[in-house]
Amino acid sequence: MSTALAPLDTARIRAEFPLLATPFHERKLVYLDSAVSGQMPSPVIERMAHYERFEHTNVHRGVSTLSQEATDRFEEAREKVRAFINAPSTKEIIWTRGTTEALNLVAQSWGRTNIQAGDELLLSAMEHHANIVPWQMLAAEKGATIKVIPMNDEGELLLDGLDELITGRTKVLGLTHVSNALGTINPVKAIVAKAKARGVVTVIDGAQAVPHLPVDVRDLDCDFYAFSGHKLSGPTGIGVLYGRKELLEAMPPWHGGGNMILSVSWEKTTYMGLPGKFEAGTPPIAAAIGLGAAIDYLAALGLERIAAHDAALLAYATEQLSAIPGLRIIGTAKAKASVLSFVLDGVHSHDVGSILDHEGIVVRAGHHCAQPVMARMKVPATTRASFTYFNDAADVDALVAALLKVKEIFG
Ligand code: 7TS
Repeated sequence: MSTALAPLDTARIRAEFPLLATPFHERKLVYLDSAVSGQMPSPVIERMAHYERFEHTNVHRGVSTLSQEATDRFEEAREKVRAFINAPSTKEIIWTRGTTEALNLVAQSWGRTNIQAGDELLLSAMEHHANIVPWQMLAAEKGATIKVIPMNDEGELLLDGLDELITGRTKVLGLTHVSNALGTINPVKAIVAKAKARGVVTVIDGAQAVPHLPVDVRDLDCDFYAFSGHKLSGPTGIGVLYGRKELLEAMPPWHGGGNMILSVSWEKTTYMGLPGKFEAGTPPIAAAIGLGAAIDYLAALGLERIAAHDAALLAYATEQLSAIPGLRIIGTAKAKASVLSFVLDGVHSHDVGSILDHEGIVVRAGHHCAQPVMARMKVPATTRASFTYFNDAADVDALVAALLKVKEIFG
């Protein structure tokens, strides 16, 4: 493996992940499942523990010094997220529970206000269920229809027909930046430009993109961008919706309660401005601060360096796995991020996953919450290895050795 940038010191990085140093089935743990959930490095865990031990209270509540300090830490994390994706303003950064909740917020708040019977919602063929089901629920409620941008056998979107797919009735485009099941990196900027030229609102699912690629929402020029903390070396329970200010301002709140109001009376209730309008109730404060710490951690490693490392490791893994007889990689797009899905002739993915697990190798086997992708690729399921900045060539070699064992067992 070689990278143009100074390579990451994976041994030093791994030392910051207690779980990776803990024996697993009496073996070294090889974690190739960061697309399911990234592991958290010690500085992130410690930052959250520090908040819980010494800073814990509620935010945006009253004048107590503790509450003001917790609010400052919480809002600093929002600023870190803003800078991380180069959003113009922290008013455009809404905390959610994750990508799923962020996408539901758009479908419920923007969608229910703007979608009418006969409208068309355009989605790509490689969406995660989180960017399908909320739109199906909306379409069913409103009498709208869903159209799909198809893909080829390699797992690349077929964009030649995009101009015809977008009609005068198309209101919204839902598009994943990186496919969780195939690894494809979609040309989001070009697709957004086309959609925008036709007045279509663009909703980008960035869950699998932010851990691997530097993301700039101003450059992408999308209207919404969603991602989860736990795939970005942060905790579960926190996610982000970036939304263009004009759109967010025009959208109604979707959850009501404390924190999101200016005043409440029996006669009339008025709402906070952005971002509070979309953040009813007590937020996951430690998780938000933890996500801020995760962003600091990644920035210190260097986002470009991480991207180069991940790309080199994926190339090595692709070459090594391709050499295994009877193994077929599902998702062979030219532009890919750190996901390697495959099927092994005559062996069910769940059996592959279980045997790898016994060998100390964690992968995901199944449909990856992308059943339409499995149907398109004509496979019931795949085994998926996903790589990140703490993985190295030895992890890939361990995977290959274990896969050869699987083949031996199944003859
Ligand atoms: N979008 C994409 C592209 C994803 O990969 C996932 C989670 C989600 C949305 C939902 O994120 P959540 O944090 O709200 O649950 N993907 C996976 C996966 O690939 N395996 O397990 C979860």
